[in-house]
Amino acid sequence: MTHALLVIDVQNDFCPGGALAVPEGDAIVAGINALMDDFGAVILTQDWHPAGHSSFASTHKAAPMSIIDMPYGPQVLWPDHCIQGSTGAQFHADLNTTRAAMIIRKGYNPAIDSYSAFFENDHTTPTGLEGYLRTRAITTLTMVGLATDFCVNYSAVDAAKLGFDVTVRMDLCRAIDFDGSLDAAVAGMNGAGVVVV
Ligand code: VGL
Ligand code: ZN
Repeated sequence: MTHALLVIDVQNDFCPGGALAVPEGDAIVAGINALMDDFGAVILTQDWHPAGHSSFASTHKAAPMSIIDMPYGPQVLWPDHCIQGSTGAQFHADLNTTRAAMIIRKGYNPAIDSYSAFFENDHTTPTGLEGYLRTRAITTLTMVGLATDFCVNYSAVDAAKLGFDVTVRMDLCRAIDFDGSLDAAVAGMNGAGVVVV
C-alpha cells in the first residue's frame, strides 16, 4: 500500500491529433491500464490551463516553441493546450480512470506553468500532492505518462528531491524531444537519483 502509480497527463491534447501531440502518446495507454492493479494507489495528473495562460505562445503573440524569461526562469511557449473543460484536456478515452484514488490538476495559475505534479514552475508553490502522499504513508512512486522530457521529468526529479523512491518506466512514457530535451531530462533524472528503466 506504500507504492503508488503516478500517471502523468495522459490527455487528448498530448496524443496524436491533439494540440500538443506527443508522437505515439496514445501507444502507452493499454500498458498503463494493465499496470494499475499492481499498485496500492493510482494517482492521475491532468494539465489544466485557463484560456490565455502565460505558457501559451498565443498569449504573448509569439511563435510556438520559442522561449521567454518569466519571473521564475525561462519558459517554453506552447500551442494552446489542455484548456479547462475542453475535450483536449480530457483523459484519453481508453485510459482507465476508475482505479484513480486521486486526480491532481496543475497549471491552473494563469501566471505560472506547472510541469511537475508537486510544484509549479517557480519550484516553490506546492500542488498538495506531497501532503496527500505523506498522509497516506506512500513512500515509493512509479511514474508513467506524457511527456517524458517535461511533466514526467519535472515530477520525477521533484519527488526524488522530496525523498520518495522514484522509478520512471520509459516504455510507458513518450517524449516531445525538443532541442535535446529528452537527453537532458534523462541525465537530470539520473542525477537526481530517479531509477530510469
Ligand atoms: C506538458 C508542456 C506543457 C507535459 C504540459 O505534460 O509534459 N508539456 N504542458
Ligand atoms: Zn501545459
